Amino acid sequence: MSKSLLAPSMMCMDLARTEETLKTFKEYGVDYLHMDVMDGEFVPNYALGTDFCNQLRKLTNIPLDIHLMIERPDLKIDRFNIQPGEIVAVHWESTPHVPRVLSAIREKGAKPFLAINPATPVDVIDHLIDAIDGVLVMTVNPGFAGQPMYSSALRKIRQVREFLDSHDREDALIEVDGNVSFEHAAQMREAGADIFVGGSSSVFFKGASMADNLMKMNRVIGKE
Ligand code: S6P
Ligand code: MG
Repeated sequence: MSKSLLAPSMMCMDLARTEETLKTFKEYGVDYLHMDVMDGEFVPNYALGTDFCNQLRKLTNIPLDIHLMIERPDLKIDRFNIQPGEIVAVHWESTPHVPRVLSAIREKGAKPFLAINPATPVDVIDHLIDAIDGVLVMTVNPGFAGQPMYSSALRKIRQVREFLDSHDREDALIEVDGNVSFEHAAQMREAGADIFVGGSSSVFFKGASMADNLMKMNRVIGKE
């Protein structure tokens, strides 16, 4: 049964409307703020950094969901001022020391997630299964908003759900990120996703108001 949690992608937000956006998020029960951290190395783009995360922590009590798309997060994790209750996702492809980063996150009282790229096989989760609270399944190749979903995405979500369940980790969550449109979100939920990252194809869809987008998204992911 999907946990139906919503995490808008803050990289897609209009900065000039930060205050009003956070107020609307609160009103519509947004669960996490998804923070795309990009270093221009792990992915060919730059986005949100440590100062921006700190600024947002001052403006809202909605917990952050930090998606680290950086090389060698094991060497940089202490810069992130991680707070208890936050989610921090580390890419399997980003360092040979994934277990070290995951345990550093857990020591801070936060929730360590393993992020996997579309081309990364599901069984890399195996030796990390006890070190994580969830898996972030990338449904596009990381780096940019506005990309089309991989055709293999739904199959991958199902495989991850089966893998977790068959390893006694029914409690571990699946987060999906990349072209989580209204249509795809419903299919992803059906496949076993729990946390939905809403970007330009849903929460920040320009054809309707943000309130309408949030209401529609809450409905398709099965929130209240
Ligand atoms: C992509 C990043 C994502 C995007 C999100 C945007 O590298 O990790 O979090 O911001 O996917 O959503 P959309 O609907 O524009 O694909
Ligand atoms: Mg992301």
